[in-house]
Order: sequence, then C-alpha cells, then structure tokens
Amino acid sequence: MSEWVISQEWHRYSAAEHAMWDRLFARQVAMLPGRVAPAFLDGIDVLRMSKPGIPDFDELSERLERATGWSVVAVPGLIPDEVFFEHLAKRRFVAGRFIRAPEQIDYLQEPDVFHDVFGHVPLLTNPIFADYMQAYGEGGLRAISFNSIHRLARLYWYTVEFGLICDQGALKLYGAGIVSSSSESVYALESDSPHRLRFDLKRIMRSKYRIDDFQQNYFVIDSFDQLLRETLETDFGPLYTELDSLPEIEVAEILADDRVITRGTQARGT
Ligand code: HBI
Ligand code: FE
Repeated sequence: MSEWVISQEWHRYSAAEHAMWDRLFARQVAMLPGRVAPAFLDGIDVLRMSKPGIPDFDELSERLERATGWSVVAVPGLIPDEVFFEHLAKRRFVAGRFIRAPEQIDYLQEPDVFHDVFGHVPLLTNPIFADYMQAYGEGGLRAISFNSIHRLARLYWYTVEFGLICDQGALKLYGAGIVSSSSESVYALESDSPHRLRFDLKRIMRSKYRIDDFQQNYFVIDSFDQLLRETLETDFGPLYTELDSLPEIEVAEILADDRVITRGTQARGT
C-alpha cells in the first residue's frame, strides 16, 4: 500500500458496470476514426480493447508490456504527486478502478476507469509517447525540488490530457481528457470558440488551466517525437527560475507572439 497500489478486483464488477463501459466505449469508438491520432486507434487494436467489458488490468498489462514495457496498476483515486510521478518514471500507469454512475455519463471530475484506461492507455503502446510519459515522471520528481510541480502539471494538462496533434496537415486529438469525452471530442476540433496554438513549452508552463469546463486554449504538436525531444533537451531547472520572473497567462488569453492556427494555416500544415 506504500505505493498506493490496490488490487483491481476485476471479478467484483457488476453487469451494470461492464455495460456502462461498453456504452462509453461504443460512443467514443463510433466518433473517433478520422478525429483521433492514428496511433491511438492502433493502440486500441494492439490491446484488444474492443473486447466487451471493463478491461482486466492484468490482461491489459500483459499486452502493453509486450509493446512498450508499460503496465497498468489500480489506485484508489487521486494519489500524491510524488507517488504519481514515481509510477510514471517506472513505466507504470496508475488507473482508477471505479466506473462513473449513469447520471455522470457525460461529466465527472475524478478520473474513473474509462477516462484512465480508454483515454490514457492506448497511446502507451506507442514507443515515443511511452518514452515521453516516463520522461515526464522523471521530470516531475525533479520539479518537486524546484517547487515547480504546478508548471509541470500544466505541461501534463496541455499535452497528455488536452493535446492536439497536426497529422499530415489535419488536426487530430490525442489528449486523454478529450478522447474520453464525447462532447469535447467534437468541440476541440470543430468549434470556433477555442484557440489552437502551436506547442510552446515555456508558454504552456506559464498558462493557467480550468478543470471544470471545455478548454479555451489548446496546444498543437507536430509529432510525438517533437514532444519527447523538446522535453529531453530542455534543462528544466534554469527554466523554472526564468519562468518565475514572467507573468502567468490567463485561461483564454492570447499573446502577441502566440502562433495561432487558423483553418488556412492548418491546411498548409505550417
Ligand atoms: N493521481 N490517480 C491519479 N491520477 C492522476 O492523473 C494524477 C494523480 N495524482 C497527481 C496528478 N495526477 C498530478 O500531479 C499530475 O496531473 C501532474
Ligand atoms: Fe487523465
């Protein structure tokens, strides 16, 4: 229990709980082709996630370990930052084991097994993204000593949770918070309301975020390789010091030097 890991107790799920997973799964899988990064759908296949019912973490981990050496372990809910980072650094993804109630089908604040497993785990079959998540965990452990967890949490938020990717000139989803949400999957790509900005590590670490509504600013990467490379090449220590002297950026704010993606620039992929 020191690492907060609990047994999933897969056999204890009720028929209604499995049915809730199937309902959420069917809804997302019907909408995601053409909208989500191809690597995500590859992951669904590699992990045989279309098998009905809530996945058994042991079975899932066996397949995931074969792909990238990651595994999935159950935790009781949100766990302390340093424990969370430690698991990621060791290529263990922590997942909630409970599933949302029918009245929470469209929104809940705490991550349930659908968000954690459907949203996060497929991309962990991608070797580059898998390495990024490990590097993130290692960076998190270092951020603690710089009092800068909030900055690294923003990086997680705007990439792992709410990231967009430009795939051959077209915007696609990859963030787990988007791909596990039916309404935000459409909004993030198609609404004229949010801004879509080119990925900028420093800018992201200055940007506040909101947890109770759709995002107003999304950040767009060119590739998972860009994400991994920039994270590995950055010396975060001096960067944290530099960022402490710069103002924070509000939720929907746009700066003069932000590289905003419009439908025209998107088509040219520049
Ligand atoms: N715990 N179970 C769980 N899931 C998370 O996503 C999580 C957490 N604890 C801390 C945490 N995330 C944050 O520190 C990161 O988002 C940075
Ligand atoms: Fe999440």
